Amino acid sequence: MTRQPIDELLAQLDRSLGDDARASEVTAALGRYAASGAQDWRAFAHFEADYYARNLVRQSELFELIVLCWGAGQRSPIHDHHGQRCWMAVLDGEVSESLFTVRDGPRAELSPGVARKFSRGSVAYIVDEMGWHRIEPAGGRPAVTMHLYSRPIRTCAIYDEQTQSVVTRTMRYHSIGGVVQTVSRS
Ligand code: CSS
Ligand code: FE2
Repeated sequence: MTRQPIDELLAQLDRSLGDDARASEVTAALGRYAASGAQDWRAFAHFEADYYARNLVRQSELFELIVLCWGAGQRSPIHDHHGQRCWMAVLDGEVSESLFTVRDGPRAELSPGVARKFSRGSVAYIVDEMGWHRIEPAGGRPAVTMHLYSRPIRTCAIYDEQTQSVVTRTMRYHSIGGVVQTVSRS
């Protein structure tokens, strides 16, 4: 079977995310893929009606590659990345990233930082030292992004706006390898 562009990307990630990970190679590979016009990510692009959908492409000990589908108005909570590195490449549409500083305590303190927009082909990068963030599709239209976490993230901290406190969120996949998870979403 012919290797698809996403297989080439995965092979590059296996090479670049070894013990001394080469971050600039990862950024370049994701940017090349996102800007190439490759369409094979669509096999993983499952949307959910009431929450942004997290679709697993592949997970290894070193990394997790997921495709996130953002319906108009579906946005992430304000969250951290559990000490891991997070790359985000835009595959379709446009997304906004809003940065925050969160100081935990009996009542957590939230300070807004800068906001930036990313269009198709752009790659964003964040680690906890840079802050927490919220991602949302821009322009009232859906968007699709590809996220690479190294290492995989099982839980993250989120700022709960209702209780103004920091809580732990367990990550779920809505589909795995293109197959929608109807029962267990862990
Ligand atoms: N970290 C969020 C997406 S924004 S990087 C998540 O994985 O659901
Ligand atoms: Fe994030």
